[in-house]
Amino acid sequence: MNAPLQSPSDAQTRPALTLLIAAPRGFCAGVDRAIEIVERAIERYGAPVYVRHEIVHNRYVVEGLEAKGAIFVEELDEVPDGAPVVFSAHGVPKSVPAEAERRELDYLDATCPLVSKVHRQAERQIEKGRHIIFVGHAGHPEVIGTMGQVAKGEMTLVETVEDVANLPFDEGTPLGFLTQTTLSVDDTAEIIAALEQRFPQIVGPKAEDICYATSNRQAAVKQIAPEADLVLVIGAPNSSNSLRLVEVAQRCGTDARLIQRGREIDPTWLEGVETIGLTAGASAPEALVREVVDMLAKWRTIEERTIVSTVEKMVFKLPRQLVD
Ligand code: 2E6
Ligand code: F3S
Repeated sequence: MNAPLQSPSDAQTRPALTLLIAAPRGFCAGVDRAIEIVERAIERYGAPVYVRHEIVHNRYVVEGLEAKGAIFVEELDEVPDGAPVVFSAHGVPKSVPAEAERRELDYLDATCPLVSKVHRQAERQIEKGRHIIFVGHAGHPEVIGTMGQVAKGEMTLVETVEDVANLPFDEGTPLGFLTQTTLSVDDTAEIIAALEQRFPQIVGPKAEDICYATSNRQAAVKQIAPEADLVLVIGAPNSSNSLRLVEVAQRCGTDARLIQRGREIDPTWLEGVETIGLTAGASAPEALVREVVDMLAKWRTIEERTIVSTVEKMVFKLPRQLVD
């Protein structure tokens, strides 16, 4: 095991550190779009533009937009009359645009199109007379937004296989299921299998609603984690997709940590470590990946390798109001 690191000047005398950098990582198409909506709204309406909830779950992104003139609030009652407001990428319950219309606020919806798709599926399931079982994490804004697409009592949340066993429905009840977009691919497969076993009549989407970015980032971590002594995931503690990346790495048997910034790395973590896997959640910008690499380079000579598991080409259109 290496002795504790004393100072950056030790970097050259320490054994090299191999960095396996996952690809894809970081921003997804929905995050790119949401940030661009806020930036364009500031250009179009002038500052300040209000944003309901963190546009994406990342302090660096939020602070960057605050510097450009965004003001972040949690609820519409914090938005003054007449001010423009953007809804975050995670989606909102139907009551939110309804309230914005009642108050005649200019609003822009930055809900990721893949979350909006789940909202439409919820409406369709209800039209078909089914009760919806929603697989997601209680309290998450996307879950609150999706559950708020239907009337109270029309959707039941399950978080685990045990929750499925405890559902109070009879075998023949017309049921549908939907999922949050940022879940663990493996856990969700188990929960859906439990639902289908207990309720063979249940109707769901062809593939679960976990988005391409979530599943690609999890697959990329599965590729690097078995080769690494430690996996660092850049992301926020309230970022569901980032938390899932830490779990995926840990389930590969590798020590894994969530960090928001390079300065959170404790150099003692590197003791005895030859290979680090590095990835970033869908809301973490590439600038933070570079910051982390630069921080590690203060302590060790870095050999950087990008491990590409898939190439993403997804781009989402901006809302009509923002396209000239
Ligand atoms: C909207 C929907 C899904 O916590 P979560 O992973 O949902 O959100 P972020 O902001 O960390 O990631 C992007 C995102 C936005 N994912
Ligand atoms: Fe959308 Fe998935 Fe990103 S739901 S915001 S593409 S993590």
